Amino acid sequence: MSVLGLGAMGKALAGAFLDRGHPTTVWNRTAGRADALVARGARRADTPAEAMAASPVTVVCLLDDAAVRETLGPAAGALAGRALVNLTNGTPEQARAMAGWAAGQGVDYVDGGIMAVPPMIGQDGALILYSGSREAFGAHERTLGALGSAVYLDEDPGRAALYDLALLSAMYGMFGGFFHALAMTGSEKVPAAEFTPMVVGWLNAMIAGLPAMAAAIDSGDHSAADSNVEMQAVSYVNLLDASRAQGVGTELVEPMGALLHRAVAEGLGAGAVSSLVGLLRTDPARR
Ligand code: FVH
Repeated sequence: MSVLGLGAMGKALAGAFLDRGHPTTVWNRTAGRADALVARGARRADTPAEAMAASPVTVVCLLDDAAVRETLGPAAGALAGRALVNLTNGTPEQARAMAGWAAGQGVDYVDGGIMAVPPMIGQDGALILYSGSREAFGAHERTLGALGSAVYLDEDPGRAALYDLALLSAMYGMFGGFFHALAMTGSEKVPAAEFTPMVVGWLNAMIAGLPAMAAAIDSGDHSAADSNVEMQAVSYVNLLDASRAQGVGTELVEPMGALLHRAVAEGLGAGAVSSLVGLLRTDPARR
């Protein structure tokens, strides 16, 4: 196994391969970041091409797509006949473009999304999503299993990035609501640690309702509304007014209020909030 990129995540990935006994070659732009892994038994490569030539499969985990292109471009020849697993965060379009570039080099390409933070890598609970070459994933699935639960999604190389970014969007939505909630209670000097257990309990209660919302979204039937859109649009104004009165900025929560009011204006007021998903889809061809 070869690993390109030894930032916080790349170090964790290379460390997990070493922990499972896989011979591991590592490269990083700033060479000194490889020292601790070399001390644990990794082989240091001086160039990306040398790292890639050392193994049948290379995992790349760099800051972004531009860094990947900058790193792989000059080393393209070293990859022919090998597999490339790109775990760098990126868009579906970037993943598809990389797959096209890799195909031109005779490389089997797998794109991936890491649903874990570095300390979780190699532990229960780490989920890594993959898409792209089914053959390459199958050939290296056991080795990739060192990183966490390996889930293959689709031959479309963009699918893992789509799921990754969608899951991050759910996470940031939760963070945004949490941060706003703490700013509100903090405006009255309630300690965050005191209020947070109540947030956790409330969010867990709401999470239990997500599968029913998903069923409504798939069927298009939003009629089962114990908490209809119009009622929520009215009470949401209180959330915004109270925030302003408490000296709390509303930038994290205003968009949801605007969407609720648009739903009412478009005649969806009597139904469930699951109808809001349809309002977000701006491309008629993708509805
Ligand atoms: N850390 C996390 O919590 C998340 C979890 C989910 C997945 N993400 C994604 O993983 C990619 C790498 O993230 P990271 O945490 O390792 O990031 P850094 O610690 O900032 O390390 C960045 C590495 O990228 C190298 N690098 C940056 N620009 C270039 C370039 N132009 N050419 C070559 N290498 C480049 C950097 O090298 P250096 O600064 O040490 O020389 C690091 O190795 C990322 O896509 C996350 O979104 C992490």
